[in-house]
Amino acid sequence: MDRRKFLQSGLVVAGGAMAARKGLAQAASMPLAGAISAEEIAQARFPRDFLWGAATSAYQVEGAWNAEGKGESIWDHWAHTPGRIKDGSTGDIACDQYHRFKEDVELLKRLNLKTYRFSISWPRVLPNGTGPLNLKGIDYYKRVTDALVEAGIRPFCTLYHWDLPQALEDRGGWPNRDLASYYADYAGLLAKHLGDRIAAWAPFNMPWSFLYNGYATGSNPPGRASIDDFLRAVHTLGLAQGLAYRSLKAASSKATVGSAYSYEPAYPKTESVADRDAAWRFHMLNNVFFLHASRHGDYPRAFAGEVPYEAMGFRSGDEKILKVPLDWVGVHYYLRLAISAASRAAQPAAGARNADPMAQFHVEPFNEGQRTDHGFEIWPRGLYDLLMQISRDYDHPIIEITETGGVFADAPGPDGQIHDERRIDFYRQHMAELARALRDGARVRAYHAWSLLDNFEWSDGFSARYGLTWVDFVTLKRTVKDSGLWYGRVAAAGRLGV
Ligand code: IFM
Repeated sequence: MDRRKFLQSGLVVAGGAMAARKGLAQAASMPLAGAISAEEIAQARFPRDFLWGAATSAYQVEGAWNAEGKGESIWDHWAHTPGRIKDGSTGDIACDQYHRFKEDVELLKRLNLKTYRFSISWPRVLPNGTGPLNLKGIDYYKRVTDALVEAGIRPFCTLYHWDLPQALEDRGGWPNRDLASYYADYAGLLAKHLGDRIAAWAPFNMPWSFLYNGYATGSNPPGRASIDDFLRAVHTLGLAQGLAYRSLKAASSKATVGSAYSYEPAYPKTESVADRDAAWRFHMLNNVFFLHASRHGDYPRAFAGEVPYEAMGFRSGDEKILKVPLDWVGVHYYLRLAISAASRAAQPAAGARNADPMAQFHVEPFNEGQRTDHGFEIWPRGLYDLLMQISRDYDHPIIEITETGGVFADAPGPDGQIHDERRIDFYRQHMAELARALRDGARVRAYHAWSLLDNFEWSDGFSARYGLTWVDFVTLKRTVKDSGLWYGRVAAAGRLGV
């Protein structure tokens, strides 16, 4: 969307932030700041065909990191480097879904879920990223998807959830433009072998975020801190998204291709034009950058100065590759952020998103709502704002909520069960905001909780539990938490008052 319109609608967004601030006074006596009333929760209804589901990703749950011909990924490499992961763990075994997928499909069934968002590990299928196919890898995903289809669960496939084949990083990683066509070949191959079973494809999970962390700040693999690399990587990804869309569609007539973008609703810190302008720049870069590229065939003019097309390696004709009519928009929502203008002189601290030199904004969390055990502010209202904003700005697209969730550390009690009331409350409030957005016209058709299982939470290792299901990482035993049982009841009933 253009800047002028955002500044106008920014009144709504900024107004939301102000209302949120006002709401604070009431927060102390409520379970969650800004919480929806019990009455509204009791009345919340969802369409009969609404798809309730859960999400995971390959590196976080599969394990079997070098089994049956799988190649090394950048996350294997990173986690095997001492000091990279908080608790010293790795995804070598993770939840061992590679050997226990049938049990996990049973779990999904038990929770009455109708969609499972999982990702395919590129190096499991193509150990070197290009070249010979690992048939055992493809066969594994055939068995997983067969089991899902048989259980009446929609397989929703993310093609890339951060685990680049290390062999491709050794050839330059995402800043290497050639990766766009390697990736498109990989996408075509998946659609050729699995397109009879899978219709829902999301090329990337949180593209801006993994490129920023991997190439601009270096906090994630491959650990480079170079704005030049980052800018080139961004353009390779834009091309890869466009090319993959085409190869998926070419190989499978039933493919629907969307996205899984992460959105952090950007509320201006103050009502000043400078802060509202900064919030617009943040939104365009962090939230809708690749969605904008797919719609317009160019990149948003939200950088400091002109869009750095030359530094990105943009060539004439690329605009045609970028532009693709995505079938739906995937939305992750975890937290809202307060954005303010930063001076040109400011430099980012290593690993931080503050005073971003490309857009000169400061990013701060809000501290008004309660927090998850990971320290994220809980702000369900942000989901409503976001869904309405995307609906308004992008002509009411079909939306899939691809992730929401929180870390709550509740462990098994003396009865062996996990009474994670705070997670139930978290989901209940978010889903009530979703119901409100549906009522107000947002075309949301699915909700994926992050996550089906406690799993390997990247640099936090196993210390951050997001699951509806407790995983004992020694025995790998799964125990559905109270939140999972509650979520299953909601999925069966299509309402929150269960
Ligand atoms: O675990 C991650 C997931 O891989 C991507 N989205 C955010 C989740 C929680 O941090």
